[in-house]
Amino acid sequence: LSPPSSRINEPSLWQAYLKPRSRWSHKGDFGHLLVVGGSRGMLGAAVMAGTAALRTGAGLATVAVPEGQEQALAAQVTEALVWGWPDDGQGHFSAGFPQDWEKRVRRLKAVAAGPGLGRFDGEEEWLRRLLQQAPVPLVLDADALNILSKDPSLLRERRQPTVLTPHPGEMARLSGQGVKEVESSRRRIAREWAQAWGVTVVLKGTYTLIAFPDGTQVLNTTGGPALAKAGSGDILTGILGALLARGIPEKAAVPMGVYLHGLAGQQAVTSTEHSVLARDVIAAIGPAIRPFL
Ligand code: NPW
Ligand code: AMP
Ligand code: MG
Repeated sequence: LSPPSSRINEPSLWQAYLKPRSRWSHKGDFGHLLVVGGSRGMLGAAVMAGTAALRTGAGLATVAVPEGQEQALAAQVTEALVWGWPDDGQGHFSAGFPQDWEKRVRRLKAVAAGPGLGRFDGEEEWLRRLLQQAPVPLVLDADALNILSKDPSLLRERRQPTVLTPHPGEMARLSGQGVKEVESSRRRIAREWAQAWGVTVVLKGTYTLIAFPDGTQVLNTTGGPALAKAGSGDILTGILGALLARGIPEKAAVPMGVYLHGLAGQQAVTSTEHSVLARDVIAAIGPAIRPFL
């Protein structure tokens, strides 16, 4: 069978899910996303994902960081709720979970794990537990993908939608190949991964490629070199998590999020592509969404 060719990402694929907020709505109508990340030295990654989620319309965002990072996080984001996660005493994650995790997770509509998560002892068992015990859509990015690369079969634990957002370096680690091989076979590698593990793969790059578990693919054309800067991927993770938390099916939520992220990256350029900060991209999420409402 020849592989299905990819569709170009266009608003007709997802626009029906973007609607003005009802006058009678309340925050509980727009989903609650949990972002897990922000280990010492990389707190900003979790802050950016959480803030991007709120800008994308999530009703509630909770950012879970190692306990030692809680105070610093609270000083940086006023809008997100803050959870402390059992840590190693030095601001890095440990293999533990919050005591009342099962109770807390029931209030969530989606989880995004990885931005600034770091690496730690017991990380594989930790990820196994997260995959098993997050009964909601899950986005895995950054270090969560690096942990997964030790044993991709952990994905067999998943029963709910799962989205992986590797950049080519992370895809190379996941697939045990070099970045060059990944870049020269983007369509095949993304499709094989999505089908083998029943996950949606967002293989990031200049033309981000989205591969669904059913073998279909969507090629994104928004974005630009302003996004070639620290924090861009963390923002995408927050955007995707927010759309999934709002209950939008992944077949629409993922192309929508990738498209809007790229558009925000373009619209954030007010002077030069060199000078755009991740916070400018987050501020441009609203203007990117607006024409589609
Ligand atoms: P090279 O060296 O460029 O040739 P890593 P990371 C390769 C957090 N962050 N795009 C690349 O090759 C993240 O969330 C925190 C990108 C290199 O070997 C993670 O938790 C921030 N890379 C953690 O830092 C802001 C490409 O991949 C490797 C590539 C590490 O994440 C920044 C880089 O990947 C950051 O988001 C491509 N197109 N092609 C914060 N403010 O808190 C090849 N590579 O080692 O996983 O590093 O992505 O920075
Ligand atoms: P990360 O490497 O995880 O921070 O992710 C980088 C994000 O920025 C991904 O969504 C990429 O698709 C996007 N990006 C980086 N460079 C470019 C570029 N030159 N053109 C379009 N998108 C880019
Ligand atoms: Mg990244």
